[in-house]
Amino acid sequence: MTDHLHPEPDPLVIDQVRVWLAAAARLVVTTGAGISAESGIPTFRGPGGLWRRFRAEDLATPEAFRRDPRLVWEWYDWRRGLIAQAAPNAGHLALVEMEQGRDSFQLITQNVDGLHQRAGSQRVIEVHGNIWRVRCIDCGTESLNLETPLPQLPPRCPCGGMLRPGVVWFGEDLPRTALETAWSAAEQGDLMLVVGTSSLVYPAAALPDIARRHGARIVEINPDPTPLSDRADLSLRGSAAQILPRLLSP
Ligand code: BJW
Ligand code: ZN
Repeated sequence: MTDHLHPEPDPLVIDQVRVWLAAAARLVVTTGAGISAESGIPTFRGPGGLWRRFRAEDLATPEAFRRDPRLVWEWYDWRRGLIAQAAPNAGHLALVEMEQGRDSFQLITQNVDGLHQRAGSQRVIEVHGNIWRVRCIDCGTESLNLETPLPQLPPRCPCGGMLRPGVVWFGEDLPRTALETAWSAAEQGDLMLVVGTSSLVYPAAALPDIARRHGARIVEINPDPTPLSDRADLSLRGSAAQILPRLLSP
């Protein structure tokens, strides 16, 4: 999107990150919507972002769902359709390779699209849930629903209750085990790659600070600067699908 505005990262800088990757006993990678952008899935903020046409507060909050569950479900149903047609890109695949052969690796994603798992990543934590999961607002039952488009909006639980997407909305707590696992991985990591996130949404945006406070190096991969950039040891300006494969050993 904005890649052409940024010069290619200096090969020496890429080499530096390769050295850090080779030396890292515990590698932690956090990802956001930007890693799926090149799979054709719109990001939330920025040019073409999902929030440009829809306001976050209208769609990704419990209040919005209470007010107009059908509108919220129409948005999720549309996104499920896009995700179903999308395939993991070279960025997702490079992360699979980075995991292979490592004793300690943790991928922490804010994405709900499941593309990391489809690419083959094994150690993935989804801190904002998964768009293919649904949960009954009456009986609390959770299940997978892969239908797209959904035949009925909003979809219903066998108990008659309304189903909601199994994702985390603003003002809601993150899944406890996922967050705890992510937190301790951040504390124990010695290198953290932060890929394709605006680093605005908490508590996920705090993970690099936790890692840094515990001595990890932080490398950001993003075509544009973010609030994290100043605190990162290095920022590689470019797209995830271009940069991540270059970090693999030649
Ligand atoms: C590329 C690229 C390419 C492009 N390659 N890169 C002050 C006021 C009000 C609330 C708060 C507040 N301070 C803190 C809060 C709490 C709130 C919060 O953080 N708000 C901030 C916005 C201020 N957080 C929460 O509410 C969280 N819960 C919580 O804190 O619980 C405790 C609590 C309870 C009660 C009250 C308060 C606290 C929950 C957050 C849930 C976020 N949910 C969403 C929706 C998930 C479901 C769905 O998908 O629909 O999660 S919102 C949305 O943002 C989604 C994402 O996971 C998340 C982060 O977005 P991400 O991934 O960073 O995407 P973008 O679009 O922002 O950025 C993309 C980046 O990629 C850009 O930088 C591009 O440059 C880059 N890029 N192309 C690489 N090719
Ligand atoms: Zn139910």
